[in-house]
Amino acid sequence: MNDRLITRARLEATCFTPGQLIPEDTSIPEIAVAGRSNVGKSSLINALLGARLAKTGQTPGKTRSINFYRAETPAGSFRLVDLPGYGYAKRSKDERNDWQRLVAAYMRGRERLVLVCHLVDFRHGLLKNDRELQEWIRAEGKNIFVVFTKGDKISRGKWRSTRDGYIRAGLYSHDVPVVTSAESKESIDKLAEFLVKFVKEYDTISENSAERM
Ligand SMILES: Nc1nc2c(ncn2[C@@H]2O[C@H](COP(=O)(O)OP(=O)(O)O)[C@@H](O)[C@H]2O)c(=O)[nH]1
Ligand SMILES: [Mg+2]
Repeated sequence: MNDRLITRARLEATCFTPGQLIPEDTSIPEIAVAGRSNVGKSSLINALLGARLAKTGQTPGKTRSINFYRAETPAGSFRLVDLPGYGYAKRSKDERNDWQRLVAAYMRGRERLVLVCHLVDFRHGLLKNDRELQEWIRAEGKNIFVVFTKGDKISRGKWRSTRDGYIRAGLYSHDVPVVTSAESKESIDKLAEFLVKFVKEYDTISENSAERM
């Protein structure tokens, strides 16, 4: 199914500094992918795009760029935006400030950023800095969707209770969080379908509200 949903994908830009960020394009919605270092952001992006475009398994904390991927679907195109990971303990304060500056520069006033997929390791649930990230994204007025990664590391019979436990512990998510695995490809098609539908519906809603004005 994914083959039909996302028909083509390419790396559009790699940006290390706010000045390198590519401008938004009013006709192209953006979905950002955020999460701790090593949570599986690049692996999930590759699985979604059906191509090995993002580098995976790098030294944790190494990816400090924002990478823009363009995905084409029969319904139109959108961008997947791979944000640098956070929560890497060995990072200096300066590096953390750089992270914050770059991500803030991207997010602030980014009208075409319609959704932030917040990736969370299914074995750990939301940690302190995941909660801080959620508060921050909400303060920026952006939608969050929680995507659990590495589902294959937890036995299938425990999925529902594990997920429900995390939900009870408190998290923000636009819809019921999905449990995925880039390794076994579990729920990758389902996620692709959700994202394409979200982008389409979001545009319909904003067109309607523009008409009403
Ligand atoms: N078992 C398992 N390992 C995964 C999965 N996704 C990613 N990994 C591994 O986790 C490590 C970090 O993945 P990566 O995609 O580079 O994470 P990123 O730092 O968030 O971009 C790599 O060694 C991946 O092979 C998954 O679904 N299952
Ligand atoms: Mg990565």
